[in-house]
Amino acid sequence: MTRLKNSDICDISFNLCRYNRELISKTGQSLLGIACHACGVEELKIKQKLDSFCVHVVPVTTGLGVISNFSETVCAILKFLGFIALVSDKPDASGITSAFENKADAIMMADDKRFVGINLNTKSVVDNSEMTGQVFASAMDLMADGINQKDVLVIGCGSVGEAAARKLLSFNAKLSLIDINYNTAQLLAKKLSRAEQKDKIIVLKQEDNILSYKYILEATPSENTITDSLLSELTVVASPGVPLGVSAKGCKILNDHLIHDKLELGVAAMAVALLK
Ligand code: PYL
Repeated sequence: MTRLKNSDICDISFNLCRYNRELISKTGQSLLGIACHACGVEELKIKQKLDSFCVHVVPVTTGLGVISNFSETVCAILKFLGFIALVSDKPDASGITSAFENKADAIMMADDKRFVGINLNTKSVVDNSEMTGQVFASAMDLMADGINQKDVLVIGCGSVGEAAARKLLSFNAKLSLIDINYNTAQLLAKKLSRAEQKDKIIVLKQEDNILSYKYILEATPSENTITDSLLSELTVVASPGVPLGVSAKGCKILNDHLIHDKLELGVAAMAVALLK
């Protein structure tokens, strides 16, 4: 998992309205709408509950420490969606304790290994990697007007790619998996075939011809994983990978067929999953 830098996220808070309009134009759904699609819940039902649901975002100082603006950005996304949210003025155990003492409904916090949300009433836990994979797969389903029976190339078979692949299978997509480590892709294919009783999963090698995919979900921590030669103005890319795996020229080719962000969709899906 790539550790975010302040420069990755410092523009998010004041671009949320613009980004929301971009999502509506590309998928037909807002940030909240895509998150609800990922969680399989009606947006209206969530809207009726979220304005009385209080989330404390707790900074965590362990390991490599706090990322400047990380908690503030998570909080801004939650407030944009309509949740009650604040950044705890105390980090770590003090911040968690304060959330309980102030009867918060949930906390969100991240160390160097995991970014989680915890519902303090139901004790349910949501994980950023899991929800990010699910919500980008859901955005692809919306951009494709239904990914059912369509071929999707999933690049990157780690925790985000696995969650995206599972979600795409739930939409009845046909998957081709590729990873820099062939065994990783093979293991995921075996796991998914067993779990989802699907025989439609192909595992590709780096050298295989992968020119013919219209739908690509990129979930790697590397740049330029999707070379420009793979792209046309018809290609649809959903890329939760940080940094973006598409070149500047590739972004121009894709135009409005590319969904990528570094926190927004994942945080929105975590929040809806906590509430549902
Ligand atoms: C959650 C992000 C998504 C991609 N990489 C993950 C990352 O950067 N994790 C580290 C988050 C550290 C947060 C720090 C703080 O400010 O509380 N402990």
